[in-house]
Amino acid sequence: MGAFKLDEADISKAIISSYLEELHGLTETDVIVVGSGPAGSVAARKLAGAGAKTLIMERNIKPGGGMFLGGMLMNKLVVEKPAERILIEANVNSLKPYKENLFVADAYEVSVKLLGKAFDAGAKMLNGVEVVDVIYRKDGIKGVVANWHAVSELPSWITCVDPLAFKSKMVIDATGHRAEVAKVAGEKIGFQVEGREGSMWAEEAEKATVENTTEIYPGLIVAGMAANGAFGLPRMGPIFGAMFLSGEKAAKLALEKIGKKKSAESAEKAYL
Ligand code: 48F
Repeated sequence: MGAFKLDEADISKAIISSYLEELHGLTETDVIVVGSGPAGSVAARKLAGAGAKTLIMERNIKPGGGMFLGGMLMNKLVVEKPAERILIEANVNSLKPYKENLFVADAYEVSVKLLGKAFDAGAKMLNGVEVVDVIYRKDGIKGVVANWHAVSELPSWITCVDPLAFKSKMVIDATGHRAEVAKVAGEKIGFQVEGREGSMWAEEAEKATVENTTEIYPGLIVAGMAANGAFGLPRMGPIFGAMFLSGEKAAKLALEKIGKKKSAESAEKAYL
């Protein structure tokens, strides 16, 4: 290699200091998006694009949720009108018409481009981090409680590893089928959350996803499959249009709540 020296301790210090400095700054944000699947990544892109300080928390090591896989591990992603607009905006080159109102694209390309847009817009992500609870006050939810996902895999003889709290003005539950954040909040605070979607009915489920993208409790919005899981509505299987549109709607609702409605509108125009 060249004339410079590589000190292993410097490499470690670079990781540790930059990570911890960033983590420190992420303890208070505008919006926490839990889950980096299709709904979460589109929501994060729109929020960050409108100037909201946005943190994605993802339990998995890799981001993307079900969007990376398509269906039955076959990595083609199906999307229906009018949601293909979101993939066109993200410059997805593999997007092709299939028939009538259906389009197909490469799931990997969609995933990296949508996530890339979110990061380009300024969203930050903590991966390997699991949201296990929420912070609440009498007037609503004020953030989340999280731990390393690896902690949940520790043997039972290790006693309580306390989580850390991350405050935010709004939380978006984009955790997928089990609506995990809404479920735990509902159980503990005392509001009704199903936490499991119904059987498959693609057309009905796609409509329901967008309709039920809503503030389920003050400070907490459910998006994507979590919007169906929270209310026990049907599943749609591997079609993704409603996930993308739900992410957009969730971001819009959150921006309105945190007083960035104007930024939401200008960000929307900038995409088109
Ligand atoms: O499951 P996922 O892709 O949710 P989505 O955005 O999209 C659903 C579709 O992928 C598909 C479908 C129709 O198109 O039915 O399933 O609604 O992404 C959810 C992400 O949340 C993470 C999980 O690892 C995944 O990447 N996640 C789930 N629970 C937690 C979490 C948690 N408690 N803390 C942090 N991340």
